[in-house]
Amino acid sequence: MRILHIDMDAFFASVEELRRPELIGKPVVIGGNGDPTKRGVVSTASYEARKFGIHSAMPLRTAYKLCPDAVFLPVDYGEYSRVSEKIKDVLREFTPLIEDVGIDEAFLDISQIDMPSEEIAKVIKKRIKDETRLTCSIGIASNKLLAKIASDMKKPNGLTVIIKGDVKSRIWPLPVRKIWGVGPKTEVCLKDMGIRTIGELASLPLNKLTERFGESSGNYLYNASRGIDENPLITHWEPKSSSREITFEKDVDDRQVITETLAELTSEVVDDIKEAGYKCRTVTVKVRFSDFETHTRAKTLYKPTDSLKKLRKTAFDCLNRLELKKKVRLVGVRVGKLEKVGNERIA
Ligand code: TTP
Ligand code: MG
Repeated sequence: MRILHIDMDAFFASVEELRRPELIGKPVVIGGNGDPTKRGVVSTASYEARKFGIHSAMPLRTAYKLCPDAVFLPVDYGEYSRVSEKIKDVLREFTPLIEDVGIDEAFLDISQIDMPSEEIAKVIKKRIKDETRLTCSIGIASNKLLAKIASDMKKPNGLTVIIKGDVKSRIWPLPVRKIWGVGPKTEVCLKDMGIRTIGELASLPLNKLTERFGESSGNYLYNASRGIDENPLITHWEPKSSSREITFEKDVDDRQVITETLAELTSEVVDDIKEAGYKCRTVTVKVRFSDFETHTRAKTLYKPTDSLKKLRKTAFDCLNRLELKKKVRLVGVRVGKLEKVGNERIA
């Protein structure tokens, strides 16, 4: 197997720089509605902005403190999705065996392409540059795990090929967080066991890992630390749910505002699933209060639907089952049990 992982560089920020070339070279931060004095988090920051310590998921207000001169812009998903589609079209020129991972990321199975790895990567980079004027980073390896680690090794505009013999010299010195699926919690657990790097992880016997993390995760970590990953590409991804949520500018106690917001979010989610050709059977409403206490209520429908009227009513039913005893910070809605239109089971 030969797998290529591609990840666009500072994606949202780079797309904004395309539209506004005067931003190039300046610290650019994309997040929320673009107002750094308001609530919201950083979606991404240009490499210039990263020099100030700004990164994804950081509160916009913190980013503003770190670099008040940065250009703050709102998130424009419509535009980023359009560019993302162009990129995915370019990738499909090379192979239909693509796992779409996210708006700026994908795995390609390039086993059948009769060209050296570096060559393929260069051609893909050039095609993407020609079509979109954007740069990306590419990693190539024998499996998804290593290809993803590789694409992250030389960012931006990187190209890294990892071969079997490289695991000890190039993968083992990396921190455990570089393994896909190792989040902050696992990182802390491992740190408590004296493990910081992938190489140190590989020194642990399997039974120690399964005792600590369970059979499945223990085995995964044991193999991953050795560069082993047999997960196949998921080429036909079906969404399981679609959701929207919003954090209010100021906590709200007016029920009317909450209801109207929920109606608006529901209509956006319904537009999304309709556009993707799905119907849904469950609706979940989430409310977070000013003290962060969070409650959800869900309802399952008898038959899948994409009717806004029915789904809005179901969302309101859920909301009515929540006691709004405190000011509300966030409201959200998720529709689940999605089924492709035309594939619905006959009830
Ligand atoms: P990433 O590929 O993680 O980040 P990036 O493309 O901005 O930067 P890098 O060069 O390191 O790859 O995510 C792709 C896009 O997804 C990013 O431009 C914005 C969005 N995003 C969020 O909205 N929130 C997040 O927490 C992250 C990590 C990304
Ligand atoms: Mg990226």
